[in-house]
Parts: sequence; structure tokens; C-alpha cells
Amino acid sequence: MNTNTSTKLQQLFEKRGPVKTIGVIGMGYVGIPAAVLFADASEFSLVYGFQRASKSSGYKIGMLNSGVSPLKGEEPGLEDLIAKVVGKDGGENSGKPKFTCTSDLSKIAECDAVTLAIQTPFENPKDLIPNFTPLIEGIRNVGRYLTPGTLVVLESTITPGTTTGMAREILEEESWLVAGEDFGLAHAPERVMVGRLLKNIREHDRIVGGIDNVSTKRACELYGPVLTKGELIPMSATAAEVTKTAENTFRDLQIAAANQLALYCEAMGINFYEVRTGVDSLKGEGITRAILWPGAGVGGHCLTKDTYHLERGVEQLGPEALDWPDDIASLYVSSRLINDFMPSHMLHLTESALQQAALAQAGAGRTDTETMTETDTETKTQILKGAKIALLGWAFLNDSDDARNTPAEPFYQAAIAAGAEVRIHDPWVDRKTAPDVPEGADITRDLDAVLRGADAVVIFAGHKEYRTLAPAEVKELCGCSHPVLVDGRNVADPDAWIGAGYVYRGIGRGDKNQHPLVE
Ligand code: SAJ
Repeated sequence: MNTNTSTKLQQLFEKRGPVKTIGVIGMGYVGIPAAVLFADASEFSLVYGFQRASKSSGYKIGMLNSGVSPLKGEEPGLEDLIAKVVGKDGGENSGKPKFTCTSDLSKIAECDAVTLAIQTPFENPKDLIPNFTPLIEGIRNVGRYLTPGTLVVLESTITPGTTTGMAREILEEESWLVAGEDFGLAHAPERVMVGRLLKNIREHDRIVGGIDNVSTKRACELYGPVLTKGELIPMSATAAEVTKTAENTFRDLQIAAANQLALYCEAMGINFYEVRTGVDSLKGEGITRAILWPGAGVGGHCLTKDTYHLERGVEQLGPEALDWPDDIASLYVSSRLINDFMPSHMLHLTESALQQAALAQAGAGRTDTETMTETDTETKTQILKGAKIALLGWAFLNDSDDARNTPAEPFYQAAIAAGAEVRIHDPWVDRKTAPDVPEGADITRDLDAVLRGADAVVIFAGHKEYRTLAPAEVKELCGCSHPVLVDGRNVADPDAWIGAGYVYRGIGRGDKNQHPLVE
């Protein structure tokens, strides 16, 4: 690191004094809580929340300035804090708001620090390339109004190398200033989860990575006041980018390890959950076995993309940079592919169960799939044609309305392609606002309607409603002697459903998946 530039930058920061005015670009589920927490800290005097006055999201400006949160869902404490910092709660800020939302980007020039919290979603989940356009536009806007002695911080999840690469280049190009000399630049990745936004920002440790030590130190001054339980963890900007992507890559890897073991247990005819209890029992000093849970798949906007951010961070260094064994795929990408296989596995379980039900129906006398012949297998692949499937749970998380990149979607598409009729139930997800719901797919809250006449009931989300389903009542609605139940989230008691005459399949339940039918 060039100490001269740091000296110049340090002098600029000292001349400007402590951070007082802050700008937050992007009034989304990351930017809004970040902005109001900065505003509520006594160390800072004013926070601008920058929001485009666009047709789709310009409404947020008026809502925020009147003390109302534009975010969906419950966010404990957020609405009160917004009202407080905009001075709408009759409290200390009534005369002079500490937070104001605006589309006037020229106010960036008044800021001592500017943070950017702009999402980098996949343009098309199939090609795994993030759409950096909104973030690039935001960085360009900051560059246009950047003044010497300002600190710029990226909070979005980005490909490692972005802060010291693309972001730095754009800021310098637009401002004619030099990063690390005239302005500070850092990456402080957000670690918020919907439903716990304020708590996460206050209590999670905060990774703070500057392009040089002076930027890192300035960024610590910015984030320190909003932390309660959380600690500051300073590092380089690229290390911060890798930390963020790796923490989700490792979670995805752990889930994939559980999913692979569950598939092994099914093949070996044993109960994954017994094995998990056994593995998890190995505890003691320094011994860890973070064995997670298998399931119908991995959804969301974190785990489904952050691995590919990390991979791109290495790939862009060129083939000579990484020493890696020949012909071995990335463990991380393999984990992604295992997790993305689980919806297909759910379909295979559904086919197998429908085949067993059909054989029983045909009175073929065979009560298990052991004795199925080649012909049966051929029938098996057509078994989905005309089958009525009740898909329970469109959200990617239990008891949540979040359906981003839901694993239920590839299952739905494959079942429809095989000629099945699929009806979807979810008590949380609103069809009108859920992203990427396939054309022709409806999502209803009427569970009876979805179950009525179903040949197979397939559980994709572990919503609490599904944990108390009564086999006899569901069977009544299905109206057939051996309905199928496929449990993707271990919410059903196999014996209760098998005892009621169902053909049961469950992820990881090799001990039950070959059960004889109960007439
Ligand atoms: N899942 C499994 N088995 C598990 C855990 C999760 O199949 O043992 C599935 C879930 O069903 C879901 C997907 O993985 O489809 C993701 O679940 P998640 O609990 O990881 O929830 P996310 O995607 O909201 O992850 C976020 C991340 N937080 C941030 O990026 C700030 C992640 O780093 C957190 O660890 C996670 O929340 C959390 O722990 O709540």
C-alpha cells in the first residue's frame, strides 16, 4: 500500500473532520434500515436516502418522508425508527429531521460518506450472470457528485475484485479524483435477513474492507456507532468481498453435504435423521460437525448466487492464477448442482410413488417397487401424464412469503412438461407479487381446493400449516384409496401417513420409502 497516498487521504479526512452527513443510495430492504440507523446515531447529523423518482419505486420517497416504511412484511422497530428520524413522532427530531429521502443526487456533494446498497440480481437465473447495471448506475451517480475527502462504501454483494476494480475505475472516471488519495473506498457487505433488518445490522459483526488502511479506518468510524452487540472486523476490500460470498458458499456447501448424505441414506434404506443425530453427537473441544438439513432444494437470492460471485472472482484472474487439480470441478459449484438436483429428486420420488399406487390400483398384487420390471419402468416415466399433483409451499423458506428462486419452480415446470396437472398452495405467497411465477400457474390459499382430487401431495416448504395435516382428512379430499405423499421438508410422520394407506416418500427416509402398502 502506498503510504504517501494514505497520508494525503488522511489529511483530507482530518481537514473534513468526523463523518457528519451521510448519503445512502438505494432505498430497499438494505438501504432503508442502514440509513435510519445512521440517522439515529448521535455521532451523525444528517442522512440523505437517495431514491430514484421512478414510476416503479418513486412512491418510497413520500412514504419515508412521512415516516412510513415502504417495505413489505413485519420489520420490528423499523416503522417507529423511521418516524423518529424524520421527526414525525413528535420527538426530539420534530423540528429538524435527521433523515430525509430525496431523488436529488446533487446532495451527494454534501456527504462525508456515501454507501450503496443496490441489489445485483440474476438477469436470468438460468445463466447465473448477475445484473450489475443498477449498481453501476449508482456508482456512476456517486462519481458525478464526489468531492475530495469523501468515503464511498459498497454494501451490495459483489464479485470479489469489484471494489478495487470496476467500482474504483468508474468513480475515478466520473469524478476525476483518485481513490486512496482524494477519496476513500471500501466494501462493507450487508448481512441482513428479511424480518430482522435492524437487529441484524446492530448485532451481526460488521466486515469492513478498505482499498487501503486509511479507507478501512474511516469506514470503521462510519459503522461503529450503529453496532450494539456486533464487532467491527477490518480487512482489505477484496477480503471483505470474498468473506461475504464465502459465508453463503459455505452454507450452500453444508446443505449440499446433507442432501448428498440423504440421497445415500435413501439408496441404502436407512433414515438420514438417525445418522444426522449420530454425526451431530460428536462434540467436544474444537470438534465441529455442522451437519445441516436435507430438503426439496435451496432457494433465495443469497445462496443461489453468491457461489457464482466467488467463482467469477477467481475465474477473472485467468487460468494461470489458480493452482487446482486437473479435471476436478469446483467443490462449490458441485454443491450448487447437488442442491439444484433436489427438485428433480422430488419428482423422481413422486413418480416412484405414483407407480406403486398404480400397481396397487391395478391389483397387480405387488406392494413394493422392488419387483418392478423394465416395462413398469417405462410406465413409470409416463406415470406423471395426467397425474393431479398438489404442490404445497411455493416460498423458498418455511413460514415466509419469500419465493425468490424457489426450488418449487423447477419441480413445477418438469411436472407440467411430463403432462401432470399441478395445483399450488401457499399460505404466505401472494401470486400477484411473487417473482417469476410460471405462466398459467396459480397459487391459492385454498388448501382444500388444491388437495381435492389429488393423486399426489408434494410438500416443498415446511410451513407450519403442513405440520398438522391430518392424513385421513387429506385422503378424504384426495378421494382415492392410495394417495401419494412426498415430504420434502421432513414435516410429516411417515408411519401416520403409511398407516392411513398412503404411498409415502420422504427426503432421506430410506427406511420408509420402500414400505408395503396398507390397505
Ligand atoms: N435450507 C436447507 N437446509 C438447511 C438450511 C436451509 O435445505 O439446513 C434451504 C432453505 O429451505 C432455503 C435455502 O436453503 O430454501 C436458503 O435458506 P437460508 O436459511 O440460508 O436462508 P437465506 O437464503 O435467506 O440465507 C440468509 C443468508 N443471510 C445473508 O445473506 C445476509 C445466510 O447467510 C444466512 O445464514 C441465512 O439467511 C440464515 O441463517 O438465516
